[in-house]
Amino acid sequence: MNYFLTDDQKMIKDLAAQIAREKIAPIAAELDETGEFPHEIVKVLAQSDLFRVFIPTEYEGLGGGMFDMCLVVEELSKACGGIALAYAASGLGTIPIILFGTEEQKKKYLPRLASGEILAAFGLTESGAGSDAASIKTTAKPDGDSYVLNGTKQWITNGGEASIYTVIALTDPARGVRGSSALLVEKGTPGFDFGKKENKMGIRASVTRELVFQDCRVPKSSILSKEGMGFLVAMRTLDQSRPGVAAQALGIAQGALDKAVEYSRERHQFGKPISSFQGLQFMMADMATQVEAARALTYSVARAVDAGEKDVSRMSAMAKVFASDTAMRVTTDAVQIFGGYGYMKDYPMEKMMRDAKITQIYEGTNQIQREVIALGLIKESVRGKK
Ligand code: COS
Repeated sequence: MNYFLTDDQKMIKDLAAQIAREKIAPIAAELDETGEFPHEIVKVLAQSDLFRVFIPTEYEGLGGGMFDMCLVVEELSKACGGIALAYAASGLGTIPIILFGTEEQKKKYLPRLASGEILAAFGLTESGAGSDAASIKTTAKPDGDSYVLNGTKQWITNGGEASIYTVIALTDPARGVRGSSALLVEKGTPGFDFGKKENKMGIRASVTRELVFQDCRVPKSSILSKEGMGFLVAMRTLDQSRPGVAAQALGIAQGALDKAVEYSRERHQFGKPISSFQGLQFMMADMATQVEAARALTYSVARAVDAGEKDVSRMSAMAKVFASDTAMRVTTDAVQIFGGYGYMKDYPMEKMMRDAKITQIYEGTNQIQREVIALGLIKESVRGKK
């Protein structure tokens, strides 16, 4: 389908596709095995200016926003969802600075994030606060000109690799989530350490670690927005970033579909290529239709986000749910088309299925997304009746 990309967007997409093909595909299986962080690929992405695409031009970016970021994430994910995540998670960590940073904060961090010199990360989740994000316990006690952070953030993508972290913590615990604030915390700040590296089912080339704060003092100037606005910063950030997860899912699904179609032409059984059997043809037709529908929705939502559409929560959730459920179905069917070979680690299919699974879970489970969609519908209906 023609999505009417501009010449710049076509260039960005082609460049990301080339990097995926030439640099990522050859090492994807190895990094999946070793769980090593893709430092070399991050360097290549930086040298290719791909970290600039979603950062405003005033801060040495290319000003393309979430849509251009989605184009990159989709292409990289076709080759490896885990390696793509090192890029996408830096995007997630950068969004709150773009949306809520002061001029000083933007000038300090965005040009270095745009050049790929540093990576960003986002710290909301805790062991007891996943779907129920409002129940965080990490505190940031005001003390003179500083906040003193204590607590542990869990499952933070790019943990340890990123240089700058947006951390949601309670500056006024008595007010619960209304007493939460978003703070920028630099790696290397005394009292800020990293916990264990997680051993994951999929996206193994991405790094997931705890952020551990023990009397970690950050200046009051590190706050994003105002005291008490931490939950809003987090929710608005996720509204913008969820199309990025959709793009990752979309890329994994398209990558799996492409490989399944190719394999079905090469694999012969009963004296013919298995692509000639209608059972598989119907399967591939459904896979392709679902992938295209996921793409149409993801692109529309990313474009709406960039256009400054006011309430994007519901549509952003829809894109994330639809694309990630599609990725899970399509990769499972792709394994089926590969048959016994699909189940073996010698072929990329089982990895794609493992990588797809997380897209239904992180940045808000698909159950939470459905709640956001349904509550939005109900609220709209109530408003309509008034
Ligand atoms: N944008 C702006 N404000 C929002 C918002 C959004 N998308 N979502 C909620 N808010 C506001 C509400 O308007 C409410 O404001 P008031 O206190 O002024 O009334 C406040 O935030 C609390 O909202 P709510 O009562 O709906 O919060 P809940 O505790 O019920 O949680 C969900 C809402 C479930 C949607 C939220 O916790 C969530 O998104 N959970 C998933 C978290 C997640 O994605 N985790 C993944 C890890 S981060 S990578």
